[in-house]
Parts: sequence; C-alpha cells; structure tokens
Amino acid sequence: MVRIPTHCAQCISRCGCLAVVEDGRLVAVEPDPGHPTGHALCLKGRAAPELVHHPERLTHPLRRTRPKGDPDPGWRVVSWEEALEEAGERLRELGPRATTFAVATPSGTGMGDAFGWVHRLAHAFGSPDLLLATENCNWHKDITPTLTWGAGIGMPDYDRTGCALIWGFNPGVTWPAHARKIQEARRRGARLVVVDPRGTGLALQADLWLALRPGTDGALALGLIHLFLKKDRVDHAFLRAHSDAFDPAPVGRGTVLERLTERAAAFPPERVATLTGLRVEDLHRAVDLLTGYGPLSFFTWTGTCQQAQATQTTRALNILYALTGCLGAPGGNVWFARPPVADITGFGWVDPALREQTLGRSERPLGPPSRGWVSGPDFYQSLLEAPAGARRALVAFGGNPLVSRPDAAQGAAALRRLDFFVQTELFRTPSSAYADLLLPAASCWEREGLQAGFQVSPAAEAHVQLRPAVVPPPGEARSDVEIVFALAERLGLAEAFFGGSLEAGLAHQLAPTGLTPALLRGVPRGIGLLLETTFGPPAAKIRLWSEALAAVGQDPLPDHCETQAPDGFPYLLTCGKVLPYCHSQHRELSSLRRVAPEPEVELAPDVARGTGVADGDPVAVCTPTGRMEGRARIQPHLAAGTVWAQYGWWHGETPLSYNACADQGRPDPVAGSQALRGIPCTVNHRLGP
Ligand SMILES: Nc1nc2c(c(=O)[nH]1)N[C@H]1C(S)=C(S)[C@@H](COP(=O)(O)OP(=O)(O)OC[C@H]3O[C@@H](n4cnc5c(=O)[nH]c(N)nc54)[C@H](O)[C@@H]3O)O[C@H]1N2
Ligand SMILES: Nc1nc2c(c(=O)[nH]1)N[C@H]1C(S)=C(S)[C@@H](COP(=O)(O)OP(=O)(O)OC[C@H]3O[C@@H](n4cnc5c(=O)[nH]c(N)nc54)[C@H](O)[C@@H]3O)O[C@H]1N2
Ligand code: SF4
Ligand SMILES: [Mo]
Repeated sequence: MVRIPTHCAQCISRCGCLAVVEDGRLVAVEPDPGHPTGHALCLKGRAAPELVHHPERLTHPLRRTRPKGDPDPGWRVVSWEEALEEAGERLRELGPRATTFAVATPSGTGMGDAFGWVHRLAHAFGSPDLLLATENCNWHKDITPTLTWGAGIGMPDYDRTGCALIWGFNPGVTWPAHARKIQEARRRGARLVVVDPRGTGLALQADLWLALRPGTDGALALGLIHLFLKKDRVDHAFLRAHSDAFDPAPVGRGTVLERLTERAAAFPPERVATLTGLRVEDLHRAVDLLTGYGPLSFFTWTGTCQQAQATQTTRALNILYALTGCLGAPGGNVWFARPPVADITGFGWVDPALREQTLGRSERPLGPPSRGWVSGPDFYQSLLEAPAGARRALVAFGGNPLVSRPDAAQGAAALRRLDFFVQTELFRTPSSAYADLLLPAASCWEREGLQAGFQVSPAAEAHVQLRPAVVPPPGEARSDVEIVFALAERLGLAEAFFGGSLEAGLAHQLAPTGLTPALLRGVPRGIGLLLETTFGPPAAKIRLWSEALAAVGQDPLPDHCETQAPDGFPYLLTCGKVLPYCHSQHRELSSLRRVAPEPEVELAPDVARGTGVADGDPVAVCTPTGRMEGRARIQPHLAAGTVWAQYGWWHGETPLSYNACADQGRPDPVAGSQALRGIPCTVNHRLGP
C-alpha cells in the first residue's frame, strides 16, 4: 500500500490530498495538511475510488451503428486507430469553419489541466467557435469586472481583511479551500456579510445575512451605492487618484460621480426593501458593517451570474466595491502573484476574418464571443437554422449540455443535425448519446496534470504541482491531453503540438517558471515558488461610467429593472450546487447517492403554507417554460416566496429537470447569461411515490 501526494482535480477547490493505492487500485483519498489546499476533502473527493473503478466507466472507443435519436445508439467497440482515423478524416473534410469545439467546465470537472490544450487544438485547426458554459459560470467573476476595474475579481486577502462580503457564493459547498480561508478570517475577528436567498453555512454564522429575493441583486447593490454616497462612506482620495469619478460625464451634465449619485438615488432604502424583501434597518446595518471594520474584501460567483441582468448587476457590485477604496489594498481584493506559466491557448492563430464570425459576436461584441466562446442557444440555433446542405461538426471534451443548459429538446434536435460529433467522456450521458464516436477519457486520478496556482492565498497561488497518475486508466481510456495531441497529429497540426510530444509541451508551459517536468515529478506534493504580490489597484483607470457599454448601446451606468411575473406564478425559483455532486455528474456513485438520493425542492415556509405542501411531499414546480419534479423540503432559512431546487439530475429518477424550467429567451444582452435564478414559478402536489 502506498500513499501518493497529489490533489483532487474534480473541482475548483483542487484539494491537496494523499491517494492511497493498493495493488494498482485506488482504495482511499486522504487530506494532506502539508499542501496549501490540503486541509479537508469533501464527499466527492472521498468517493474518488468509486468513480475510478466504476463498472459503467467507458473503457474503449465506441462508434454508433444506429441513427441519431434512436434510444439505442448501437455502440460498437472500435480501435483507437480506427476512431482517430475517422475523426481526422471527417474533420479535415468539414474544415474549421464548420467545426465547433466544446469543453466541460474546468471548475466542476477534471478538465482543468486539459482546458488550455483543447483551446490550442481548436485554434490551431482554425475554428472560431468554442462551446463553454462561461456565460452561466465564470464570465461575470473573471471578465465583466474588466469593464469597471480593468481586471477580474482577484482574491480576497483573507489573512488581513476586516470584513468579507460574500454575495451569491457558497464556498462551503462549492470551494471548501476558499471557505476555510473565510473561517480563518472569522476566527481572527473579521466581520462577515452574506447576500443569499438561502441560509448557507456561512450565511447562518454571518454578522449579517441579507436574504434577498432571487434576482433582485442589482437593486440591492444600487441601494447600497446610494447609502454609501449619501452617508459619505466612500474613499474620495482613492476615487480621485484611480477612477473617472471626478471626470465630466461623457454625456449630460456634471461629473461621473454626480451622475452615479443621481442613478443610485432611484434606489432609496424603502424601494429597495420592497424590491428585495429585505428590511430597511438591515440595509443601514450592512453599510455600517461594510465600511466600519477595516479593509473590505468581496467575492461573488454564480448567484449573481446566472441572471438576465447579470452584466449590470456585476457592474453595480464592482462599483460598490470600488467606492470603498479597498480594491488592491492589503486586506481587500488582491491579485496574488501567480506562477508565470506560458499561455498555450494560441488564441491569435485563428484567421481574424473568421474570428469576426464567432457565433453571437455581432449581437454581443463585449460578451463571450469576443473571446471565441459560444453560448448554447447560439450553437443550437446555428444548427437548427442552417441552410439545407450545410454540414457541421462538434468535437467535445466532456460536457453534458442537454442537462446543464436550458431547453434539452432544442439541444437534442440540434445535436441530431450534426454531421459528425466526437466526444471524450468518462460515462455515457444524455448528450453523448448523440455522438458518432465516443472516446473513453482517463479521469483526473489516472493522468498526470499540471496545476500552477491554487488561488486562495498567496502561498496557495504560488504553488505548482504536477499531479501524478495514481492508477492506470480503465481499459483503453486515455487522457484528454493525449487525445488532443493525437487528434492534432491526424489534422496535420503536429508542429503546433511540439511534434506530438506531450513532454515537450509541458516543458514549454513550465519554461518561464524555471521549472521542468522532471523536477516537478521529483516533488509530487508540488513546489511553492517565491513570488512577490504587488498591492494597489489595477493599472487601468477604474470606470464608474462605461464607455465600452455605451458603445454597444448599453447603459454606461448600472441599472436594475423590475421583472414582472406573469399571472399564476407567484413564487421565485432559484438553485445552487449541493455538496455530493457536480452539475450533472456523480449520481452513479452509490456512497453519494445514499446521501442525496433524489432531487429536492426546498420551499420557504410561506410557500409551503400557500400551496399546502408538507415536508416530504412529491411536488412539481411549474414555470412559464416548463416543469420539474422533486421531493419537497420545508426550508426555514429561505427568503420569503422562494423555491430553491436542485439541478443536474437525469439518471432516470426524474423525467424533467430544473433546466426545463429555465427560459432560453431574454438572456443578458451583453454576455448572453441565462436567467437560471429568480424564475417566476408555482408549486403543485404531484401524484406518485
Ligand atoms: N440550473 C442550473 N444550471 C447550471 C448551473 C446552475 O447553477 N444551475 N451551473 C452552470 C455552471 S456554473 C456550469 S460550469 C455548467 C456545467 O456544465 P457542463 O460543463 O456541461 O458540466 P456537467 O454537466 O457536469 O458535465 C460534465 C461532463 O464531463 C464529464 N467529465 C468530467 N471530468 C472529465 C474529464 O476529466 N474528461 C472528460 N473527457 N470528461 C469529463 C462528466 O462525466 C460529465 O458528463 O452548468 C451550468 N448549469
Ligand atoms: N459541490 C459542487 N461544487 C462545485 C460545483 C458543483 O457543481 N458542485 N461546480 C463548480 C462550478 S463549475 C462553479 S461555477 C462553482 C460555483 O460556485 P457557487 O457560485 O458558490 O455556486 P452555487 O451554489 O450555484 O451558487 C452560490 C449561491 O447562490 C445562491 N443564489 C441563488 N439565487 C441567488 C440570487 O438570485 N442572488 C444571490 N445573491 N444568490 C443566489 C445560492 O443559494 C447559493 O448559495 O462551484 C464549483 N464547485
Ligand atoms: S472540494 Fe471535493 S471534489 Fe472539489 S477538489 Fe476538494 S475533494 Fe475534490
Ligand atoms: Mo461553473
């Protein structure tokens, strides 16, 4: 029996751990306190042996023999040679313009170390389209803040923060290594304010939990901006030095700050209380906490991202934070120095004329298409509305869009239209059922993977680790990176892939750090580089007024519009992640399934009273778009009128899942984010078990 230092790469937390291996089998995974993110493991990490040795894992390349849409694809085992030969031939024939690449989220799958290589393959081939969940995932955390700050969200400097504002983010479930830093700050005496319709672990222990109605975040942020300005709790010197606050407003009278003040004045506490369901006195308490206890730090993620007004809401949040003057300061949000690995994505290789044609680029020039990422609806529509005779291909590395995105019916119809679809996967999924070729992928435990930076603290972010393969992959499964390199060779792109040598590719990635693959293999726990973080706001001027947004016909100042619920849908449906599962994955692991056997629908007590539903009742949630089913749980810690349901279920239990309830229409006009949170709904009893 051996204990191999590694990290769990199944989600963004990337927890340092020890893999316990006996006779070539992974038998357990244990925390590794010697690793900067190694203090604890979640249920999914501990269940890794079940995932690795699961009998339903894909073990051989498969080719479909029956028509798409047939409930049985008639999979026939083929050799890798046959599979790669076919893929290479079909893709060369269809060409880059007709080929979309796709990759699963690196934050909730093992795809992190392959992510850049998949991009490189798409770009070397010359395709302008890469399908990724970004508009509903990290876009408003990593990219939208560049409109205001000229940089992404950074990371709270928890070791020195005076107060942490956690808004629509539940790291206790979704990023345990991040949650641990918040706990450490709490123990040091830092204050905590949580904005979330649901009483998460952090919310219940916070100094203030603002349980707002789902989808009203923009109103709250503007209301807080109003109070910050009215009570003069803003850092004028900081704004004068680093922002456009005192510049004349590009349109109309006065300074930018005066115009912002005017805009925010439309959100006085009484109106905000009505819109959000919060109490006026709590708004005042929030201002006191956020401005009274030393440097403020701030984090938000998908709670504010999956909304139809996500860009304006994110702008309001980013401006609120900039007003405090803590951006870049010790104890505020900081950009910890990270290992300088080489960029391998080859973004610039795509012909600029083709880049202009990325799906959705003309409609959303500031959104994901500007970086080559296409949204589900754009991809689906491009297939469904393609002229007769147009031929199209999809090369997907993981991902399960028929479950993780709204409108599975439209998605399925679109996937059927593909002339060629090859996917790498660990398991068969509803989406992979439409593939022509299904290739078995090694899980993150079965392949080497580079991780440069673990984010949550200066020491973690300076940490570089070459995760070893702790066991061999099942059957003939291969790592996604190996498959990328093999496909590149078949497409005549070996030159862009270091002559086909993964080792040379890895060495290239590491070269700027001074490290080599061999050196890292000798230190499996990884190496902490000596890097110096520089404090201070990003070099670019902070923009309270966004000319970039104005140039695309959007409001240059943040705003929030009330959404009117259609008659018959009195409640608001929203969602979030649960600890045992990532997105549509992991339901086949029996230890996790015992903990969470079926989708739950949490009802605020007033919703239960209004609908006559009791705890444990089978219920259906209906929205103007669709319907899902689950088991009711009365949840006392939920904003009034809120229904909080689980998404990602498909393993036969429930015929319709959460994303059937979500609307593909009315996406965020800038980024295309979908309103997955705050959907008008109603709840009914359901007959059946
Ligand atoms: N209603 C609702 N919908 C949501 C969300 C939500 O909060 N609510 N969250 C959204 C977010 S944040 C995201 S990122 C998306 C995620 O959407 P997707 O990226 O589609 O993620 P999954 O549904 O988990 O599908 C990932 C697939 O990749 C496979 N996989 C896992 N690891 C590997 C690997 O190493 N190699 C290969 N080849 N395959 C692998 C898994 O088996 C799984 O089938 O979902 C979004 N959808
Ligand atoms: N266990 C687990 N961990 C994961 C993943 C997973 O699927 N499972 N996925 C990974 C990925 S890809 C991502 S992107 C991250 C996401 O990480 P998080 O953003 O933390 O994910 P969520 O739990 O979906 O959403 C955060 C919070 O938003 C709240 N919320 C719901 N509606 C609203 C609203 O209208 N306003 C506000 N302010 N809050 C709201 C939810 O109650 C929840 O507590 O997690 C990563 N980690
Ligand atoms: S939180 Fe769980 S799944 Fe995510 S990296 Fe840590 S142990 Fe793995
Ligand atoms: Mo995500």
